[in-house]
Amino acid sequence: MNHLDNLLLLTDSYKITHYRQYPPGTEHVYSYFESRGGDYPEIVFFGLQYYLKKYLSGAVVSQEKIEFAQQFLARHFGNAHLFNRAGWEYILRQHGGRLPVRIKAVPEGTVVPPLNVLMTIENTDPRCYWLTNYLETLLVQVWYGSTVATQSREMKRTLLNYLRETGDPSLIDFKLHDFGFRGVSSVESAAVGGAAHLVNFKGTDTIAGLLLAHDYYGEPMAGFSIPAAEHSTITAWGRQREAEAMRNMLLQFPEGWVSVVSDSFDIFRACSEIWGKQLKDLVLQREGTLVVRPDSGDPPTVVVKVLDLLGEAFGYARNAKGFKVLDPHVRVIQGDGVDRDMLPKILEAMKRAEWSADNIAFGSGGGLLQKLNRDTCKFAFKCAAITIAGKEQDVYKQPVTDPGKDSKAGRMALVRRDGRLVTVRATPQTAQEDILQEVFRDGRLLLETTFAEIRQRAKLEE
Ligand code: 20M
Repeated sequence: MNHLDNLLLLTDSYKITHYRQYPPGTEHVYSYFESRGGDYPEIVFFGLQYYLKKYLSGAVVSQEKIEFAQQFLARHFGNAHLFNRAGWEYILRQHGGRLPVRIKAVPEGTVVPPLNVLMTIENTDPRCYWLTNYLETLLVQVWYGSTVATQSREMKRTLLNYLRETGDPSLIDFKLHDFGFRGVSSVESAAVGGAAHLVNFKGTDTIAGLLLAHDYYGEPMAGFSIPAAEHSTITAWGRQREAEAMRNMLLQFPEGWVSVVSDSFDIFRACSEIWGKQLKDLVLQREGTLVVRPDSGDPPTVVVKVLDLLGEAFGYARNAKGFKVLDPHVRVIQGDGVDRDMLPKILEAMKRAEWSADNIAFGSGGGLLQKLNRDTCKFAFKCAAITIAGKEQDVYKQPVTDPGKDSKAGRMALVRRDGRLVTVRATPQTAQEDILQEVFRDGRLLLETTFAEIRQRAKLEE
């Protein structure tokens, strides 16, 4: 038995004890998830369907899981009576092990300003009032996919601005390639983060993300890549034979796109002498494009110098916007040090040197999938309403020490007013216009969305 799939234990320790802490007579707990602000003006909600399918759907409670949790938590707390065994046995008996909760959420891919409700959850069986917030720990993990999708979309905005000014905006889909698999803390993070990036782009080396899009969002193939060298396959030939290693790349991959890391010893000499002289004819005879990859130094400086050297060797044309575009047999990829702050610096340096953004693609690893946390968009999950002995009342927090941590009170709906999404108190009237959709009830996924629909919703305005 793999205990990491025991839902009873996918929570914070303190939540185990919370069933005893609500007011007597509590029947319903209603909580919601929002971004309380942070670095970005628009949030892309992404990842919930993965968590619902993987962890919450079907009969997720069993006698075996209850038994193990009972024993394990007795050891953890040094007290065998804290775990809500009776509560879980009730779900097993009365609900066949299916979770008696209702989850409503904004359709994935929807772009929502901060401070709006993105998801709500409430228990459907009054005896399971304690279950709502037990699930917070797991549900709030959607912060990660949502933050990656949000930040990757902002990087897309930056890239589009430079393409519009200096080149061809239709190239946008492949301008930011995901190199992040090795830089994240787990395979699951790679899967969720990799898929989140693919909401905005089509370039990835993070196969885990493609698998998540395939298995949980019905997408046959969400992203693409090309053959490429790494340092080992170049330096294995020895310092004296770097040019031979590079020639081998052109011969092994005689057509289409191929990328070759070129900074093993001297990126500038590689551009001017190896690519630009020794292998120049081979490159120009290829039916395809060589992507030269620098991988060290100050990115804006190195990228411009590489473009200048390749321009001298291979020639370039001026596009309609007046910017230089390399001979189509040669392009550049910068995959070192690329994050949301570095990206515009490189593009700006290129623009100043009159190089079109068409010449370059970016790879980003840690900067794309790991250099962010739950505070980047200040995601939070809070209780907003409670029913005690048949009477519903508002619940909220309003700490004197930080107004930024205020939470919303009462049941809510997400509605469009004058084209803008706003959160309002739920009334019988708001039910028809509510953008929140019931996606999960009593152990069953009610609505499925596809990756194509998510991409469509997250599109940047023309
Ligand atoms: C190379 C170049 C591009 C994307 C991907 C690669 C190959 N994969 C690599 N993976 C890595 C992983 C980790 N670290 C480094 C690397 S790598 O840099 O060695 N390369 S690209 O963004 O330049 N581009 C090339 C052209 C391609 C899209 C991707 N288009 C061809 C037609 C449509 C798409």
